[in-house]
Amino acid sequence: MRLITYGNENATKKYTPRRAMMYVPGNDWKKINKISSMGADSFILDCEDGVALNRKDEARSNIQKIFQEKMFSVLKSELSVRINSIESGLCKKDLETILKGPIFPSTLHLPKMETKVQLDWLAQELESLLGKNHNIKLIVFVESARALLDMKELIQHCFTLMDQGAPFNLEAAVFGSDDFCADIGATRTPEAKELIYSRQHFVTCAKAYRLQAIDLVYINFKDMDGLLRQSVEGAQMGFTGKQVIHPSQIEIVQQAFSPSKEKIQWARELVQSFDQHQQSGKGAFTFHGNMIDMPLLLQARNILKMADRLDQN
Ligand code: 1VU
Repeated sequence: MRLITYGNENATKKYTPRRAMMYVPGNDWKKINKISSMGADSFILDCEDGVALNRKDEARSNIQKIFQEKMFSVLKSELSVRINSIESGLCKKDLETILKGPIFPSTLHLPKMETKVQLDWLAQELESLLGKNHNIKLIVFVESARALLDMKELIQHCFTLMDQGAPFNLEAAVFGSDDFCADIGATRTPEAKELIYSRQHFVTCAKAYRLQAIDLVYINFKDMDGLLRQSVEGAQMGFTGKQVIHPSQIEIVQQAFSPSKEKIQWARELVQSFDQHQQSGKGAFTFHGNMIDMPLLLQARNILKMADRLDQN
């Protein structure tokens, strides 16, 4: 089983930050026109749940137009597309319209990933629409109990397909908490205690394959304190970013998923101190009142790596 060279850990690949992943309904020009003035790392032009059934065609053709006319060509953020789930029966038309070309989105989101057969289907569709010379970044959504239990096998299957030449590169996984709650019969609460196990399972699985792990949406978009609390919690749990639905959520989320100046300084000093103690033959030592050994060094290095990726060093 290959682990280390998969996903964003591959040193030769450029890291795409996705601290805030902002949904913009693909049929809503008022919101689409706001993209350039919002500073999210990643925008998702949505064809799925943010778009009513009778507006799907409109969303598809708007999105196709946006790419062909290079409407956001100077945008520094990622501009991606969420298609409808394969099960919905709407996905084929999404792909055929959006990937008509010659200009393609760099990144596709596949909601409600459930089975290997679906992934095989996607690989074939993409190959017939893009050919073998294009490679699209893929982000998969885990939104049901079954998908969470099968997540490891489904991710492994993606990598098998990639090894066989499928024209996608799996980079991230998104936890679709609201569909997940509906699936297991849980009640969503602001504290999200009902999701602790599933978030931990999800993040462990994503990180085992070196994928970015994107946390749940905070749907009460006027509650900034709650958003901050849940964002900090997600970052502490190992998530790399969070889905957002409203412009007012972007800044709070991006901050929460960025290492602070103080944390970067702490990590730099810790690494330095660790090296000095190693040279004097000490594996464990006291630093800022805490015991430090190898696992803490690895955590400090994670902070510096993230700061480097976000260009904060
Ligand atoms: O100040 P203006 O009137 O010019 O602009 C409004 C509004 O248009 C704009 N805005 C957005 N712009 C771009 N993308 C957005 N997602 C977005 N949301 C709002 O910001 C200004 C202030 O907006 P508001 O406070 O008046 O809010 P609205 O009533 O206009 O909109 C609220 C909702 C929640 C409906 C809106 O934010 C929205 O549609 N968000 C995206 C919802 C979505 O895509 N849901 C699916 C993904 S989440 C999921 O599947 C799991 C739960």
